[in-house]
Amino acid sequence: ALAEALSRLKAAARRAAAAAIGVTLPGRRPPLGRLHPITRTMQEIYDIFLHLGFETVEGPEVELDWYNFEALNLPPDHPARDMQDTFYFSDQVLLRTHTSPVQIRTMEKRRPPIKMVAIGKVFRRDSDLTHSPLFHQVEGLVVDRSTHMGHLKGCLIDFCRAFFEIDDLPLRFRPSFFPFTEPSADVDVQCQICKGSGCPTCKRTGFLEIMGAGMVHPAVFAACGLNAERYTGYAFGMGPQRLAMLRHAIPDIRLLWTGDMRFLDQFVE
Ligand code: 2U9
Repeated sequence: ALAEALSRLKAAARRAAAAAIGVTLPGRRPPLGRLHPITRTMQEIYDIFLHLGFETVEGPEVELDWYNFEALNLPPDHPARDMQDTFYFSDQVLLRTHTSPVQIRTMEKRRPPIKMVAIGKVFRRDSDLTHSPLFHQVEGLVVDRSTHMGHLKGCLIDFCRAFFEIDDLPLRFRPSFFPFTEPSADVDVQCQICKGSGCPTCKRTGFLEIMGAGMVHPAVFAACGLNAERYTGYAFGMGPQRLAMLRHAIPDIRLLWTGDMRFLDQFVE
C-alpha cells in the first residue's frame, strides 16, 4: 500500500511540475533586432561603390569652418551659406552640414588618384515636414589626371541602375549650381511609378531628382594644395533617406524617424 501511495504521489508531483513549466508550450521568442531601413540602404549604397572601386572614408561630425565651408569655395559672405545654417560651438567650430569636409581632409593628406565615398550624419538648422535637423549623406569624389564629365555620367548611371536593379533605367542630367563644382548637374532617374509618362509623384515630369554632381571647382583643388592644371575630378552627393523612400515607396520622411514598429516590421530581410 505504501509503494502504491508513493508512486501515485510521485506521478501527481510530476504532473504538477509539468503543468508549472508548461513543457508542451512553445518557447517564447525574444524580439529580434534588425537594421534600420536607412542603415540598410547606406550599406547597399557603399556595397555598390565598393564594386565600382571606391573606398569608404569617415570623418568628424564636429568640424572647423575651414573644412566645412572655406575650402569648399564658400567664403564667409557667400549666399549659399544661408541654406546651410548649422549648430555652432564657437565662431570656427560647428556641426558639419555635409560630408564634403571628409574629402577635403583626404585630399590634404594624400596625392591623387583618389576614389572615395564619404558616408555619415550631417546637420542643418532645418526642421519641417520634409526636413530633419539630422540627416545622412553619401558623397563621392574621384580625382585623377584627365578625369572628365563622361566618367561622372558613366559612374552615376552604373550606380543608379545597380541600386534600383533596372538594367536600362533612364537618367537625366540637368544643369545646376554648387559652389564646389563647375559645371554642376542635378541628376534624375525615371519615375518608376508612371515609367516616365507623368504622374503626381514626379509632378508630371516623368523624372525624380535623386542627387547632385559636378566637376570639382579649381578653387577647391587650390585650397587643398593640389595643382588644378594637373588634376581634374568629379564629385556627387545624395541622401540615402530619399533613395530608401523611392525604393520602398515610403510616403512620409518622418516615418523613418518615429521608431514605430508597425512601420519598421515591414523591413524584414
Ligand atoms: C569636394 C568637392 C565637391 C559634392 C556634391 C552635391 C553635388 C549635392 C546634395 C544631394 C542631396 C546633398 O544629401 S543632399 O542634400 N549634394 O547635390 N554634392 S556635388 O561635391 C563635392 C564634395 C567634396 C571636395
